[in-house]
Amino acid sequence: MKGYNTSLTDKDALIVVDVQNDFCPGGALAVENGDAVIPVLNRWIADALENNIPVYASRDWHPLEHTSFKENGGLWPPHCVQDTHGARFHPDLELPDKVVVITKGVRFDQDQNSVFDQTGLAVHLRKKGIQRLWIGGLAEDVCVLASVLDARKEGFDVMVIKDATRPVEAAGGEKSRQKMQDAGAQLVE
Ligand code: VGL
Ligand code: ZN
Repeated sequence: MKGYNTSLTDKDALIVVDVQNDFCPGGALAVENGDAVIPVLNRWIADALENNIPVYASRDWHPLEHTSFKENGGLWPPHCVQDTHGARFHPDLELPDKVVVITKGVRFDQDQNSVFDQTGLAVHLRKKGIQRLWIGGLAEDVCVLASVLDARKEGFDVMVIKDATRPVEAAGGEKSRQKMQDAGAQLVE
């Protein structure tokens, strides 16, 4: 017994975090084997939509001179600049029209790593009666971590799909999994 229900219910939603070219091999902020999450997530997306489970796909969508870029005092190389190839969803990610896109990272003055940060998503999900979130995507130690922790703070049950996420740094991945578990998220195979 795993102690949780792994079948999708009408109180579930699926959240696919930042599966964009820049976070995949060859991209400006490439996550090692980042593209390995794509076939896994494609199955989850198809399965969710078949069962009328709402699916959300977030994208990091920075203005050209974003504060999170090194040249502006931030941590990262320029990445996911609005309307560039790097900012597009990976071409192999299958996103039917029903999938709702969440755009974040658009503020000039601060980063928004979490899909909940000033997007209104928590209010929207609660209105729909959603109680539990299945989360995967990139990167495990940055935007997935921030989103999972916020989801818990917002009171959602959280299932992190382990083989549907990869970290920027292996050590960061290990630490993030601990933080997510400590926050009450379930890590599922
Ligand atoms: C991310 C670093 C910078 C992410 C976004 O999506 O995990 N990482 N911006
Ligand atoms: Zn970013």
